Amino acid sequence: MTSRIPCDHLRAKIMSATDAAALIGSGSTVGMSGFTGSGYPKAVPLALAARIEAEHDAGRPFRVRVWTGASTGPELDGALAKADGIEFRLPYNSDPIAREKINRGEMEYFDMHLSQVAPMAWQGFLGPLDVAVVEVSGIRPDGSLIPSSSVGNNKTWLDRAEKVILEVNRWQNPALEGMHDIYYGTRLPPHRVPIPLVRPDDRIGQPYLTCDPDRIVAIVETDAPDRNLPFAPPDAAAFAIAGHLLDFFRHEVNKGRLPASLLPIQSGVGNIANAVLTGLVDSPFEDMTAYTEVIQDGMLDLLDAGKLRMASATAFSLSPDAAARINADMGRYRDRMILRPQEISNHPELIRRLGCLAMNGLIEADIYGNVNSTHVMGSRIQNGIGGSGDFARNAYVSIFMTPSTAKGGRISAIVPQASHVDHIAQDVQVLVTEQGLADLRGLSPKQRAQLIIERCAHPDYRAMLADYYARARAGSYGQQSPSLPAEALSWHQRFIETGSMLP
Ligand code: 0RQ
Repeated sequence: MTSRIPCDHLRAKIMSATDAAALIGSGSTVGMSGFTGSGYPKAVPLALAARIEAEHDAGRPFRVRVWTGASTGPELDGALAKADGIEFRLPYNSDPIAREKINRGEMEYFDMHLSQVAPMAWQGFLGPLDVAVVEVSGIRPDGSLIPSSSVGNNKTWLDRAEKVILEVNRWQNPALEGMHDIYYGTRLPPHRVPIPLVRPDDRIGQPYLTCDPDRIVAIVETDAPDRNLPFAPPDAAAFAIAGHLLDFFRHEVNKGRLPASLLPIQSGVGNIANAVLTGLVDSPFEDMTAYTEVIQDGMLDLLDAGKLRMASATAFSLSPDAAARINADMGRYRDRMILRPQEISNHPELIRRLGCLAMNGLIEADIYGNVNSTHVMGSRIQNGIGGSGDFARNAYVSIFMTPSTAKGGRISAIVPQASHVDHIAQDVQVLVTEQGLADLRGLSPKQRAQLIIERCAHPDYRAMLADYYARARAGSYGQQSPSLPAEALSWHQRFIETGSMLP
């Protein structure tokens, strides 16, 4: 273990997780590492949760404000939420206990674009950052830090926090060293300059994080795996969605609107996105690249198949099998992967310049193509907007995909009006369900509605949507985007009252 912290002045700061957690006061804002279950601290948050529970048992209030990269693991969000220890959290969360607390109104949640977290922290709008708790895979003799399996907002937390607690995780593969590209050139206006990245495989920074050693107050040694969840095997709907999408890409290449190697792909979270990547393995496209935020199992398949030349992201999001695969051969993968800070992996300037093909999941879309990625029935948060907004607005082609129904067919993913809007129709260019694909580019709202109903809606709901649309055409106040306000959300109300959107 000594080799992971080869500097005496820092070894003197090694302590237990309990002692480190004692350095975090009630009411503190804590910036934690972690992105989609990778590279989050695993010991200090658990020790903090235990301390919070003890304080609560003694009748004393104790809660903290938590900032992360994106979702983390049960040892962080789960444990702290269970202890009722989180007063406020940002950004993306997928932890079920935290989700429940948010939806019960017991925890404040600021859901924001992932690319904007670091700039907003620098702008000062979020308030001061008291403590950073960051997992690294090692420390170098000069004190620089070897990042872990995610980069997320770590650079910003290390730069901004008054006190820094490091977790050095021996479980992380030492061969991660050299994979990261940490760019230190971001500035606030009016001092911003162009970010000098013009290809997905450009390296514009350095492989290491830096941190003023005087602010490091504790180092905790750990040996614990990332939360690697298995992906569900793709079902018939996922295969059908992947098939429609591959047909679309082939069509675009034939039309000369996409190069034969496509453009850098961005693939969102979830099983469908992973299934699409797996589908690309058997596609005719060669020499592809990815400029995205997470490297999933499907990306490894593409790399192994020789289809994907390289992948740039901010984190891994792997099943246990894929994590074992990558760990067994990290040296080989390292040269074809780059992990960057999330303000760079998701930067609008870079996504627009590179011309990413954005593929993201959704909760529901309406007949005009407004997309809800976050709120079930308009009020219950599922996860968060994550990076979907960063990519959708700035992509070369912005694609959203979903099964046409949810909850065993009791919910239609295509509705008269979205109960919450994350992505306005202008940011949604292609909509695909297992039923078919609607290419909405260049279409007016009425043309979009007809195509979405015809191509994407499930047969159980298609006639209901067509009927609603026909009556809206007849009775709407205006005819640009015909709607019947009193009826537009009645499907959601019916679900809340009866458990089904079907009459
Ligand atoms: O619920 O878990 O209780 O079974 O939502 O849905 O179908 O498994 O799909 O895993 O692809 O997730 C939008 C949530 C889709 C995801 C969302 C219920 C459904 C199930 C999950 P259960 P599926 P996926 C960049 C991209 C926002 C962030 C993003 C997401 C659960 O894609 O979080 O895009 N996106 N980031 O039953 C009620 C509906 C529903 C519904 C689905 N209409 N009504 N429940 N569900 N549709 C990456 C990052 O930012 C990290």
